[in-house]
Amino acid sequence: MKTITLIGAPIEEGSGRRGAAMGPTALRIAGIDTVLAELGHAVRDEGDIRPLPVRDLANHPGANNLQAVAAFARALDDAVYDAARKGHFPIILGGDHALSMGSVSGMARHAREIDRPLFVLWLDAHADFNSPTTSPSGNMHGMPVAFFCGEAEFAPILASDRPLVDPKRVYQVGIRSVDAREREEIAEHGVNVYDMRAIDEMGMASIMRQILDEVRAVNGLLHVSLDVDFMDPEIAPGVGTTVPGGATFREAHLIMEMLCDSGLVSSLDVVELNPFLDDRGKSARVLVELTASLFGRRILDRPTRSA
Ligand code: 4U7
Ligand code: MN
Ligand code: MN
Ligand code: MN
Repeated sequence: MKTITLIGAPIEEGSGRRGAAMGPTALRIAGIDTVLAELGHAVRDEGDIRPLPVRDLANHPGANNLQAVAAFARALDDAVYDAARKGHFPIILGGDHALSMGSVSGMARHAREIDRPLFVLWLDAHADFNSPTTSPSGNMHGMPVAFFCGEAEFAPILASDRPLVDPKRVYQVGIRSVDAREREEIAEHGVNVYDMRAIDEMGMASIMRQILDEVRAVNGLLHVSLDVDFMDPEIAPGVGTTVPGGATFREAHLIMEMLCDSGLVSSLDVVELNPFLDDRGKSARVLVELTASLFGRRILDRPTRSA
């Protein structure tokens, strides 16, 4: 049984369009709190975070809505850190993926304090490793991984002295859309990437075993960041950046079931849901089902089979 803190982050300024700010509401309507409570957890919904205006940062031509994004990131950093420090499990209800600049920073602060390494599992069609000079769009939801891996370009524009995540402790799974400059960056920084081809070749279970073994070996904390577009648009159409050929319903659930069995997960982002683009709540419901699997819902009462 866990104490779970739900933190709404209705940000859409990091994406190129409107709608993701309705994500937290849609996840609540789909019953994320009751599903978790029915699994035996204590759930506290903190409501939506209220960002304070950012006056110390200038806007930037290569980073759209930088002030608004920084305001959310700072508020979320504090909210996530406070929840984790109390021993609670923070679930961030997004909101576009720029919010992970804040959630991962908050967890990195907590991990440093308890002297455990932080790992990040990035479930996404995209690598989100752009920066203001490399981004083709300027949209900051395509930049969070570069930010929390310490890409130098962010230091002057976001004025952050936060602890960072070692890119070698970042695992990206489901990747199938990478920009030209991003491809060079992720290789240079040593991010671990399991693209869709790797999933086809190796199978999801063996990929997850590799990742979990590495986290377990050093007693790490694992932050999971779930972008709706990780899944195939057939099962989750409610997102602005659909890419065909995504993870299936069962592949996504297997990840969550194996994560649950591992007991290693410390925190979760559920991001990029755009209810305006969804099909009668379909994507919101899938996200709630996946969250339930991460928190103990299972088909039969047995652990994952070993290799
Ligand atoms: B998401 C993109 F150019 N790479 O930077 C960009 F293709 O959080 C897309 O993963 C980013 O949904 C997608 O704008 C961000 C583009
Ligand atoms: Mn993303
Ligand atoms: Mn994406
Ligand atoms: Mn670089």
